[in-house]
Formats: sequence, structure tokens, C-alpha cells
Amino acid sequence: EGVAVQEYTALKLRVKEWAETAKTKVEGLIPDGGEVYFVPATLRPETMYGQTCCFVGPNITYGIYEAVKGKEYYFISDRAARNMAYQSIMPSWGVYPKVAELLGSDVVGTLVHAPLSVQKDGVRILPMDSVKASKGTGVVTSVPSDSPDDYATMLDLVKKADYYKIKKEWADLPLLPIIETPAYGNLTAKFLVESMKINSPKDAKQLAEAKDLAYKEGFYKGKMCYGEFTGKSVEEAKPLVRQQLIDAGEAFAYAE
Ligand code: A2H
Repeated sequence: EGVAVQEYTALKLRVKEWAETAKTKVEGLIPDGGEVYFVPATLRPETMYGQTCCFVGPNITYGIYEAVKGKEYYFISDRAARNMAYQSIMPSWGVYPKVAELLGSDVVGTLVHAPLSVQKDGVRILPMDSVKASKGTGVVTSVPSDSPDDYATMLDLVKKADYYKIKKEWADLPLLPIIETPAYGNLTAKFLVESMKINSPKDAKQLAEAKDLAYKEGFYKGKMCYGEFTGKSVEEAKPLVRQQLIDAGEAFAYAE
């Protein structure tokens, strides 16, 4: 890791309905009136319209931490909770009360409300093997139109739904064109994964290259083609969408 600070947008995906295993483990631990949120860290807030699911690492241990006393509880990695406790995100400095501990696999199938997403009824928590416990919050929201990693994982989940013990329709959702770029059209991730012949979420080297290309083309040449900032450049729209989410109480700044 270098010394540069990464400024993430931490998005709040409210739990609407727990998966069975998670329900048993969480039962009685969250007070009435308390809400649990999955909190993915993203560098691309302007793409949040296209969220189709949210990823956790199936073998990663997560906690549910009390962030607003009796009211807001965040499902994140222990490492992220500690960082948040020193960024005035938790109620008192340096303190991050843990109310439950779960494995990523426990929460697969949970239904959450994803702010801004066109999936108004909510999206599912799904497994992604390449999620790193050591980055962000260990939770990654999926935008398969614009993230090659997310697109490759979605294809794999759809293809092997039984193996992953998920319902195919939880992963198999339409792609939303959000950003138009001169080189890759309006579904950048699909274009790159197909043209680079990436066949699996395990093609790490090629995916890293695709991610680089997608990010640069999107940021410097991309134009919004969905949402209230349609017609604006990605560079202009990014901080506007971010601020809108923060003002609505649906996101907060998180750095590491
Ligand atoms: B991005 P950086 Cl549309 N493990 O959000 C693996 N990946 C993680 C992660 C973790 N623990 N935490 C965050 N990420 C992903 C949206 C997106 C992202 C789009 C396009 C590209 C993109 C939707 N997924 O990332 O290493 C998150 O996915 C490519 C730069 O800190 C987050 O932003 O630079 C990004 O990686 C942070 O990566």
C-alpha cells in the first residue's frame, strides 16, 4: 500500500429481509427500531443507479457494529469498524461496539434496499470470492454495467447458481446503461470483458487491466446517460451524486 489516501463513498443498504442463517444469528441482538445496513465502499458513486446486487466474501468474518445508538448498525469488516471509529463515524472516538459476528456465507440471500438503484424492491447479498477483507469495508456493491469484476462475477453466479446455492434470478438482472464512452459504448464492463475474452472472475490479471481501462475511459471521457445528471461528464457528476447521497443520509465519507 502506498501513502495516498483513498476517499470512498460508503453507501447504506438497509436490510429488508435476512437470509435464514443470518436471521437466527441476529435474532434478539438488534433492538426494536434499530436498522442494519450493509455498507459497501465505492469509488464510483455516479454508477449507483445500476446496482443489481451486493457482494460479500463468503469466508470473511464480519461484524454488525452499533453506529447510531439503538438506531443504526453497520455490517462491515472489523478492520473497517476500527477505521470508522477514528473518523467520527462511530458514536465515540476509538470505540466500535460489536453486537454480532457472522460469516459472509451466513448472509447470502439477504434482501437489502440499495439507494438510487433502479431495482426498487431491493437487491440480494451474493458471494464474491475476490472480495478482499483488507480493503474498504469488505462489502462491495455490484454494478455490472461498469465494473468488469462485477460483470464477470455476475456471469459466473448465473452460470453456476446451484453450486453457489443461490437463486439464479438473484444474479440474472438486466444491465443498465449509465455512462456513455467513445471507446466502449454504454456498457463498458460488458464490452471489455467480451473483447478481452475474460472467461472467469479468476482471470485476475486481465480483470485488473480491464478495470484500469474502464476507470480511465469512464472518468476522463464518460458522459452520464442515466439519472438527473444526464449529459454531464462523469468528472462533474461524480461529486454531485455523492453529495446527493450524503445529504439524503444514504451515504457517508470513508477514507483509508
Ligand atoms: B467500485 P481500490 Cl462501477 N475487495 O465500486 C474487492 N474490491 C473492492 C473492495 C474489496 N474489499 N472494496 C471495494 N472494492 C471495489 C463500483 C465500481 C468500482 C465500478 C467500477 C469500478 C470500481 C461498483 N462495484 O472499482 O482498490 C469497489 O468497486 C474499480 C476501481 O480502492 C470500489 O469501487 O481502488 C473499488 O473496488 C475500490 O478499489
